[in-house]
Amino acid sequence: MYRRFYEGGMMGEGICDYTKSIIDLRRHMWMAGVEVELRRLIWQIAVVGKYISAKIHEANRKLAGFKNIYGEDQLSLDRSTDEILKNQLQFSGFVREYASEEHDTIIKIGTGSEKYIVTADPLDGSSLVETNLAIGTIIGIHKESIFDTGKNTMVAALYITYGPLITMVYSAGKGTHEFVLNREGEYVLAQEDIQLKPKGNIFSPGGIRRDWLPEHARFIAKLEEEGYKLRYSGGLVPDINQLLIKKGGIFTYPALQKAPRGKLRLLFELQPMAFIMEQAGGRATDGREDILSLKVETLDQLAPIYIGSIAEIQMAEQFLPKKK
Ligand code: AFP
Repeated sequence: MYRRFYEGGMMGEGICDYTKSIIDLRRHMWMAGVEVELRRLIWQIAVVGKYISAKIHEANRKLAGFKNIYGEDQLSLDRSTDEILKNQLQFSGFVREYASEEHDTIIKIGTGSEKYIVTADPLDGSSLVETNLAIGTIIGIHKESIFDTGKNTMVAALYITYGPLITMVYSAGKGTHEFVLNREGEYVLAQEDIQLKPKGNIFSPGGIRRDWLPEHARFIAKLEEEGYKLRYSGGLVPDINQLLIKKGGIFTYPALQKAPRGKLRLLFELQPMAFIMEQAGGRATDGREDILSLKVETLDQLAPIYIGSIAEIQMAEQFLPKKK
């Protein structure tokens, strides 16, 4: 939708290099009519992704035998990426509260009059770092108190994937869009207004089969019977990103025998992914209710999740017990 504007020659007139056809993140958000403070905030977080990526590289050098030259104790990668994010947001001028997977309480930053509250899983999938699989940062942006439903409080969400490429997917409630960090350090538009197909052909099932509840096991058996391909990395960001880029399928981390709320965190992981997925024409439910209709009561609240294209979510709902 926005690309046409540029191709029509209205922007970049007179520029004869390849930048004419590039739509960077800031331009895109401006063209999409994202409110000025929100788009500055999203852009600042995207920039933090570059620092986090640098930190991951530093940690990988350590794994490869390099030592901190001063012999200092190093913070864990989760902690140091959290510090980077918090410090940057502190001086953004747009954030009054910061809730991170790394802290037990909400941290007040800024003067208190700023517009937004940010939730963060600064480095999701950090246990995968040493394996060199993709990992990510997950962000939710809220206007009102986070202790409500996502529907009432969220205005935007984004995630950054640190893989062979660094990519960023954001939604500010006007579609879901993918950007790639290019060699010049700009986030450039890769896919605009991503829309899932009604039905996909991949499934990513979390948890161990022996811990699944019988109804969930029957649902997974049905997917297998129908020929769905198994795609599970152990990192929520690359697994959700795969559904979006392949335009369909399902990711699930279900209720388990000994963990009826599953493993994943509603505020830090599920709400942002549900926001992004719904904007891409998909759905996210805990099996009974939409993820964005669940009220957040505590920072560490967990919920089961079924997220992806419409057909697979409906199929899951047929197997799972209805809400009483
Ligand atoms: P870590 O951050 O501890 O690596 O956990 C990753 C995660 O929270 C999420 O990104 C994955 O989808 C999920 O856990 C994987 O859990 P399993 O290891 O139980 O498959």
